[in-house]
Amino acid sequence: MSRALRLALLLIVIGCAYLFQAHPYWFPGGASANSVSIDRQFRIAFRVFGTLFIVGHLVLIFVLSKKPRADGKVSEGSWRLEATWTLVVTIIFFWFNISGERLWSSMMPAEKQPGEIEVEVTGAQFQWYFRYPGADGVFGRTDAQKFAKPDEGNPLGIDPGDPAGRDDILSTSMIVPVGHSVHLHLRAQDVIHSLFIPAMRFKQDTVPGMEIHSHFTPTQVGNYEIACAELCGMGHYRMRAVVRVVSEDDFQRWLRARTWPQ
Ligand SMILES: [Cu+2]
Repeated sequence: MSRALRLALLLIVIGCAYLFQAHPYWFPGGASANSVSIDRQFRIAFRVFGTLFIVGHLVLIFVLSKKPRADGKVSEGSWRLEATWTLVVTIIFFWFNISGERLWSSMMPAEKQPGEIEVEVTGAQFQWYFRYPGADGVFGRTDAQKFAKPDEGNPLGIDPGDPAGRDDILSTSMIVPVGHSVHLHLRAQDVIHSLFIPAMRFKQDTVPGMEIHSHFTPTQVGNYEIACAELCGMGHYRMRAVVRVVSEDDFQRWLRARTWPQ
C-alpha cells in the first residue's frame, strides 16, 4: 500500500514538474503592455510555488519510505524545523502578494488618465456591448429598466432625453487603436459576468450596480478573442466577442463612419 502511494505521489510530482516546465496549455502570445509583467509574475509563481510543491512531495515520499524504529518509539518531530518552514512560507506568501498588489493597482486606475480612449463594456445575458462616448467625450445617461430595447437598437437603455447620449457609438466588437491606453468602464446589466481577453492578460468581473475601472494598452495590431469567464446562465457559451486592434488612422475612420452628422 505504502509503495503504491509513493509511486502515485512520484507520478504526480513528475507530471506537475513537466506541466510547470513545458506549458503545453498556456496563454496565447501577449499583445498588451502589461503582458510582460504579468507573465513574469506567473513565471515567479510557478518557479517558487512549483519548487515548494515538488520539495514538499519528495519529503513526503521520503518520510513514507522510512522503516519503523526497532525500539518502537515514534518521532516527536522538531518544533524548530516546523517554526522555520512556517515562517519561510509566510514570508514568501506575503512578499508575493505585495509584489502582485503593485502590478494590480497599476492596472486599476480609479479615474481616466489624459489621452486615454474610453470604452464602456456592458455584460448582459448573453452578449457584450461596447460603447464609445462619441465626439462630446461624454457617455449618455442609461436606465436599462426604463429604456432598454434590444430590438430597437438600444440594448443598454440610453436615455433618449439626454443629449450626451445622442452621439454615443455602440458596437458588439471592441475596436481600439494600437499603442493607446484604453480606459474601460466595466458594467453588468443582469448578473455577474467577467471580461476575459487572454492575449491582453486581462480579466475582470463586471458586477450589476457597480462601475469598475481598468485599463490596458494593446501593442500589436490584430484580432483577439474575448470570452466571458463567469458562468452567467444557459447562454454563457455565446458570450464571445473580439477586440480588433487597428492603426490610429483606421480607428479614426471607424469612429467617423459611426458618427451621425451633427
Ligand atoms: Cu457572461
